[in-house]
Amino acid sequence: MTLYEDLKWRGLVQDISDDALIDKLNNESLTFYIGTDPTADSMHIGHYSSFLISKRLANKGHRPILLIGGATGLIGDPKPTAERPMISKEEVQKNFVGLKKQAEEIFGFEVVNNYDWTKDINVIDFLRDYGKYFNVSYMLAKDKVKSRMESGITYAEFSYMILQALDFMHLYETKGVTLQVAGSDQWGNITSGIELIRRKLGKEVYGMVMPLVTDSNGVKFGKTEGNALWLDKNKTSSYELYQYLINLEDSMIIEYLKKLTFLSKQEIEKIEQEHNKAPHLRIAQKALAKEVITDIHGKLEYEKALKISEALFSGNVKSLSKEDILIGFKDVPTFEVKNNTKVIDLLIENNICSSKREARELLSASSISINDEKITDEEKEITSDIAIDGEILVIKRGKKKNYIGILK
Ligand code: 629
Repeated sequence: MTLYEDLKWRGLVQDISDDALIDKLNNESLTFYIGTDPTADSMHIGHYSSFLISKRLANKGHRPILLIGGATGLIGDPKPTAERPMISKEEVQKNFVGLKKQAEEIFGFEVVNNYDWTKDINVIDFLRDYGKYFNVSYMLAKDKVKSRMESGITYAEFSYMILQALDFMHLYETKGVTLQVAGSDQWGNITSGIELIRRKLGKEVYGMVMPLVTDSNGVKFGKTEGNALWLDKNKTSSYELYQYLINLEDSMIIEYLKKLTFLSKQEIEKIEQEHNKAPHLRIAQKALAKEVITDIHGKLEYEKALKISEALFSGNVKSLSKEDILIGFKDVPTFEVKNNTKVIDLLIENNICSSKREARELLSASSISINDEKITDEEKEITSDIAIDGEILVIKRGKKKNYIGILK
């Protein structure tokens, strides 16, 4: 398959600005860019699913440039629904530093900051050199602007597309960039740049957008309830990422393998056959988790996530280190336990049981375990010899409830 056929097969092409791009993608070496605004100090899995196309194009000889919007981040790309809250200059700068570090570590490509060239444009030049090429009716016709006419849009967010357009022109003039790639929500900003370059320089450049990766309900990939899945492993551990990926629904998993991995068509079809024979084994989910976590965090982090997941699944926490356990049990109730505390007191003081009667019932039913050992004696004293690394108590109540005791 040609590069373009591979991208189509993976469902990674929603729109291209001109069919002439197809031959260029397959037979030339284009310098292209993809941008992100520094709205947080870490990318999340949604950014990853979009930025991954830069690796696919680079693997086929194209030259990637990653842009982080130190200037556009100060203005805010209009959302279809409502005005974004303004981010302070200090926060944008802090976020820029975090994103630049990640872009270099995970993608390893050249990074540019549009603040570097935008900061020097004064308001007169902005209006004369750029504003003069944008007809307001053209701008009002853009989907994101049109959808905001009811709720209202400020002049700042209305002007955003001109900033992104001048980026494309600046990168065309200084680095020979002739292609901008992004998720489909960026179509209007990209075509603004193509239009500016055509009108001001009389040159032809190209845009390509991919569909936003979503689940079967159309919810953006990685948007679990509330918390985002960050690429910074200190925010979202590789274990948490592993849990999210292996729990993805069967109906979408093959599409995710196409969009989020570099596995070939043959490899994916083989996984699909094996998976469909025994879906409960989650072969496809495990393959996705291995590819994605290895690509983002490296082989060692993947193996650690797998070890924690298997130990917790099989109930063998003794094989884990203190650090692994604190990662694996990050969100469970954690409390200090004084040396020589009696089991019955441990259960009551930390609300594992609501009464001594309930505690005695659970103990006699062997429903309480500490570090995988069933506990039945309410008088048993907790000492360091039963703790992992002399400190950690993984307390289980029944099958589902976990608690972490730190022995002091
Ligand atoms: C200046 C700014 C440019 C080019 C791009 C940009 C950022 C762009 C944007 N992108 C999204 C973001 O920053 O807002 N205006 O979160 C996001 N992007 C990745 C994909 C996306 C897009 O980072 O392109 O489609 C989905 O994740 O929404 O000169």
